[in-house]
Amino acid sequence: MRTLQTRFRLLLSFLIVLSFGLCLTAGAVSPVLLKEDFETVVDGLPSGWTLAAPGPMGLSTEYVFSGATSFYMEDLSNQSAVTIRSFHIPVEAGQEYMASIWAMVIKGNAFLYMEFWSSPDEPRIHFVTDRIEASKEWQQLVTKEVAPENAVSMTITLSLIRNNVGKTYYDNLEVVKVEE
Ligand SMILES: [Ca+2]
Ligand SMILES: [Ca+2]
Repeated sequence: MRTLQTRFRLLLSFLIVLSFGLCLTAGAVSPVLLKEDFETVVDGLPSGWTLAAPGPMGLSTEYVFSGATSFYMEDLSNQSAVTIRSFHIPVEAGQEYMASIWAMVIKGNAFLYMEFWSSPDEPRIHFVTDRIEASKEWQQLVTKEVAPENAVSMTITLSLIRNNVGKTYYDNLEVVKVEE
């Protein structure tokens, strides 16, 4: 009886170790650091995001890539931008990260920025961007970059920039750590 219990415990331990190992393996493929499907808002913005430059924006059911809603932003002036910024995501210097988002650009251009910070209170130290033009199809914006030396965090910014005028629907944002 005791032998049976011991065997059962051994088997259980083996299964626990195995499943833990599988979790680690699965995690190493593409650990998702941020996933935003733009299905809910808090004070008009995705949860934890801040308004960097105001303009008409909010959830929409008009064009949707995934789920029930997307997030539209409208830029009415070539003298100002309309911009929202994610919360700070901790990063390791020297590690590569990738951000992707889908966009339906009705007019003008849509931008995705990946920004790196040495401190949330200091100006950003580096950024990369991707841009797409208006079309009648959903297109994917992608940025990929190695976190520079001194970088401690990263933010994702969705912006319709100053000299742009237009309207964009954003959906399905994903930020991952790139593993070799
Ligand atoms: Ca959605
Ligand atoms: Ca503008």
